[in-house]
Amino acid sequence: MQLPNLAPIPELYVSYESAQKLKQEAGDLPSWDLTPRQICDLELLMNGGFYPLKGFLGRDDYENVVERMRLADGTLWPIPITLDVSEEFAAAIEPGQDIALRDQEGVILAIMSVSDKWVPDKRHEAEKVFGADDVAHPAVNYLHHTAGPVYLGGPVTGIQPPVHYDFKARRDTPNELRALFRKLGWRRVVAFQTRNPLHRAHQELTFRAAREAQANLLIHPVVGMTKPGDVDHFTRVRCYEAVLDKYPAATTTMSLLNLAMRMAGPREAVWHGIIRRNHGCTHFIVGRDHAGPGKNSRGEDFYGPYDAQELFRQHQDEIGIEMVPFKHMVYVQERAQYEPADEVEEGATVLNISGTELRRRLSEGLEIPEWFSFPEVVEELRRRYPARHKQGFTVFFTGFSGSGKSTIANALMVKLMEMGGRPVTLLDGDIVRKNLSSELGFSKEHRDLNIRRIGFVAAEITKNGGIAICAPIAPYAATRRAVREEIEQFGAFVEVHVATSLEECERRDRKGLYKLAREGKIKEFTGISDPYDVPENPELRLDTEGVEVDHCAHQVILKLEQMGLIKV
Ligand code: PPS
Repeated sequence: MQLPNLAPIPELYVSYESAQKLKQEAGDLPSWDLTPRQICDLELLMNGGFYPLKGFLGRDDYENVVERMRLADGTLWPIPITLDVSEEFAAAIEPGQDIALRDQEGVILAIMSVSDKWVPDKRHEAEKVFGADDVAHPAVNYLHHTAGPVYLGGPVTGIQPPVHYDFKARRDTPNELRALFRKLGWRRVVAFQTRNPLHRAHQELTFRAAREAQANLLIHPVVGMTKPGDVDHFTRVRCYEAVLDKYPAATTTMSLLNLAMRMAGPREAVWHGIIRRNHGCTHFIVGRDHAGPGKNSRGEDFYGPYDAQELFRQHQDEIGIEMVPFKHMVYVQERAQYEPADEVEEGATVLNISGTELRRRLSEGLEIPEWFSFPEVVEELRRRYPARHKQGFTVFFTGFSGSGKSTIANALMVKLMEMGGRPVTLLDGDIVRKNLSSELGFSKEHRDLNIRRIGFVAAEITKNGGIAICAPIAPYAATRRAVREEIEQFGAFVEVHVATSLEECERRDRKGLYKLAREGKIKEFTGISDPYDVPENPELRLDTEGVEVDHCAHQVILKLEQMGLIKV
């Protein structure tokens, strides 16, 4: 049986006095402003979470890690921890120089003595570390589209940890956790890594794992960077706190880990094991598809469901932590309990709710049964993901000048206000041009700027649960698409093409502008001397000719109802 070594782990920080001195001297050094991912990496380098690394990898270590999962001296290390920088910054730096590493506010966190500078072969790195050079993998996408082109490596001298304003009491360094385990007399500790809210299956799985390993349990969620699209860590931590009460008292604790995940499956599992060993744990749960990145661009899984367990098993002695492998847990209705999927008796009714199904139920405000999750967790998730009819949304009218956009938008606003429930804001073309865009004209550049401003305001309204009604001409499809993408992060975007023909708009010519445009007195007039991209797939197309305004607005209301955005 393996006993934990709870002696303190080496950190890279210097003493308080030396740190003050270094801070003053650092004014003369070239400064690199760390990216969010580099800040996560640096924190774990400095506090011993990435022990035995002493800094960002130099070239020799990097190449060995990529090729054979080891540092140059043979120590097991699966993930390249590199400082990627821009070409401009790299051009001014030579090996032998010190650089200051600063956070995004300019606070100095560390000094790095640059030992190496090189241009990595990113395709090769992707193939070797992540198993494929395929940008459907989030870390490969990051490597090619976010990471800088040049790597710098060298030892790091720690000055201060990155500042966190959230959940301070729940964040622990490896040495703080080691000290806690010593104090509590926890000699065997099994760690559970997670980037998702915990439901009953997870609680069951972790509790069983602790029982099997005869160990205490550390819930160790990642709050640094996880897979794009995951539930934000603020919501998750509130969920975890609710689940913590469900374990027998004094058996379990939780600590937040500011790790930037790479979703590297098997290699990531080994890395996670090393990090938990450094945090004083003796056991580590590796489940099905550990740190899986999802499907590749051919729609297949990047890694086999148990590849991570296999690679971990091969290296567990070297890692110095014992794996507790766990199979997929499912709910067996007849027995009213969770069981490993491969132990379920034939003919039993197995219930399961997938991640996609959970999101559907949340967005439609449907029931989420108690066998699946704890009511407190569901409540937190519902607060974060209200049902569609409680979320904000944007209705975006587009069409020629004089097509009737403003009139219909006004009628729609009044109907929505009559229903009540959510605040409504009208961003009509004329209102916007008076208040937000008064200095802009009608060139392509100015029109785009105008629409992007409208998009920004509408996105804020949508994010905060209101209804934004926009009614500009918005002649360019690409700009409309950009606005759609911005808004869809927060709620629905309902594009309504007011399809009144140019002939009809010109015939009505309410403001007399078409006449002036024909006479050349107004330049760049949409439809006459400037283009209009007809929307290809709007949520709704309104034919206004011979149709009353009230009827047009009603059609929008019906569409909103059909989309689940309002309840009439
Ligand atoms: S855009 O293209 O979306 O930025 O235009 P928008 O902000 O909706 O402004 C359109 C209104 O401005 C008046 N106007 C012109 N429209 C088009 N082209 C030119 N050159 C032009 N000059 C002035 C016109 O009254 C539009 O009002 P609506 O309400 O659409 O009729």
